[in-house]
Amino acid sequence: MVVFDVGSFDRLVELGSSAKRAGTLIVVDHHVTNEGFGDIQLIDGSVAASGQLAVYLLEELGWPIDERVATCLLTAIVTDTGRFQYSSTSPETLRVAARLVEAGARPELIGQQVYESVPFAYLKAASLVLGRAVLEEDLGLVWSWIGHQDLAASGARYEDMDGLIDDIRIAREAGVAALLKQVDKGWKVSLRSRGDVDVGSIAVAGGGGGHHNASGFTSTSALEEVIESIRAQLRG
Ligand SMILES: [Mn+2]
Repeated sequence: MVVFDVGSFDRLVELGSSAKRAGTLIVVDHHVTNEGFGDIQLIDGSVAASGQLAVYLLEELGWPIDERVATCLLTAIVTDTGRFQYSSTSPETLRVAARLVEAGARPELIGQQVYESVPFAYLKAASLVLGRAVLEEDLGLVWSWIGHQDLAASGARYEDMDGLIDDIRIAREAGVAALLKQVDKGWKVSLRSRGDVDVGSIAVAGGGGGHHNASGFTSTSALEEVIESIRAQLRG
């Protein structure tokens, strides 16, 4: 079994049982926080995207990269780099992306299908979440939350809301953004930052992981306690 872009065994969630049964578990990942699980590791925290490592792997193996494969790989790189906007995006990332475009991947179709394709219900749910966003200027923090009742009220599904953190993080008054999504046993927290603030270490402190500018963790605490733990980390 080969797993991509997974920083720790826990993050496999329901795939964990399959991974345990697999004869050989191969881990392809770029999280600096990767704990080094699995039997064979292709882990490089210096590359911008796990898809970049996948390209190297295919090229090394001499496996063909046709239009379909190139489209999937470019989709992986575009999403993992925040559309080439995270600081980890290097000239080499763009060169790998260029090879995929040469192989037939179409950036405009990926952009439309990934970033411009939400159900109408997303707009309703987003209005609730953005409407209750809180700006804490002293900490440079903007945050909001989405609860089960928002999904019920809007008809949106949990997986429709993945891009919502990007609508929160654009507030210029804040260098750090947090979105708490209600899950069965607490809150799943997405963190984003611009520049110096290391939200990766905040996530690690909360039992999660990720990158300097993009990370996450899950907590069983109450909403206010989760936010207070983030505030405490930001105060240092
Ligand atoms: Mn990644």
